[in-house]
Amino acid sequence: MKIESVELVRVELPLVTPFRTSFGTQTRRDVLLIRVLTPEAEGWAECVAGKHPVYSSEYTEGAHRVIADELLPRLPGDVTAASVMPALSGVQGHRMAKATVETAVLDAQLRAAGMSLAHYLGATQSEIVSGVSVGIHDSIPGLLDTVGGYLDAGYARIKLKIEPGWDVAPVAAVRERFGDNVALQVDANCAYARSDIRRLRALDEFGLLLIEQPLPEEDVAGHAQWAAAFDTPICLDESVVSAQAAAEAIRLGACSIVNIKPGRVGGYLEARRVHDVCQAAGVPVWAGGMLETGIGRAANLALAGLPNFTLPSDISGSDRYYQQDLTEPFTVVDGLIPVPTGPGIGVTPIPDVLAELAVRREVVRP
Ligand code: OSB
Ligand code: MG
Repeated sequence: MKIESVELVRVELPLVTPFRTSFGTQTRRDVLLIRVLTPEAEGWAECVAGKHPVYSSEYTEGAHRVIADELLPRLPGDVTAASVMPALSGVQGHRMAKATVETAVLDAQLRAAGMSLAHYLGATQSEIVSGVSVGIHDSIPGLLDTVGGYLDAGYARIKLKIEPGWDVAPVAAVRERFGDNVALQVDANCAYARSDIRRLRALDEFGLLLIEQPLPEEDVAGHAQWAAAFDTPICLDESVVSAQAAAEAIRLGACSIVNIKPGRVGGYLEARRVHDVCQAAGVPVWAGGMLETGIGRAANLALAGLPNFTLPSDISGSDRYYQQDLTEPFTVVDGLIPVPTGPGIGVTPIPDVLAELAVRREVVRP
């Protein structure tokens, strides 16, 4: 395909409720969308970077500039999704930015071919089990209200964000109020040190599905120590930046479950390789989320349809994130969300909504 132009669109979207993690509180998203125009079709993608470089080193404004100034100029005149990453290999890091470019090209390519992303990736599941990620709260009663609301809304699994000082008590309170049958897991976003092991081992009492990324991104060996000491499975998020990183973490015994985020690993093609590596090793996976709008969520749903996605994913209904999503809203019914079936990612921004909410648009001609 020949790319005629690429539009970078910035959208400011308030979250329906502040989302607090061990790395900070988010009240809104600074979203970067890109739209690739080719003679055959247009392609859309959402960059998952946050407004500030606190989950990873990437952030929206940096991704915007690196896409416009460094990535797009390196694309070949005749481009396919498979040729994007090789063309960008001279740029170090910036996986979320690279993933955005690859996804938009892939979306255009699949729309031109009339094929869904789910079919292209090899999805075998037509709906996914929806979990919800619950931020750190100011009080236990407030947390219990929030969790109760999500359970009433039908979510099939609850994930509690934890940090030192907010870990055993909230888990105990949720178990006490809602019982042992609630599928429950926790995510520390790297907030602990190896020396916290004795304190956090108390979580083993609560029958959690998994403990996600307790230690820093680089501390794969520490996760291996913890995995050997805990009864609860250790799952990695931040540490798994590629299929190679996944293979090595598994070989070292650092995790027995993997959270797959396409932005973090540099795109859907690499995300599929992470899936395949884990499947071959007998390690189940689930889809993480980055508070995506419907554009990013649609593509995550396609990936979560692959056969080794056997645990509930962080893919919630639109109304858990935004009062007004950029696409037709996704809704959870009986704890499930359908995988989109239309060509490409299967959705596009609603033009009027985008026109109203866009705060900046830049057109680049390669
Ligand atoms: O660690 O999984 C994470 C959101 C932003 C950054 C990191 C994480 C998250 C979430 C939200 O947990 C999951 C979702 O999108 O529903
Ligand atoms: Mg996480």
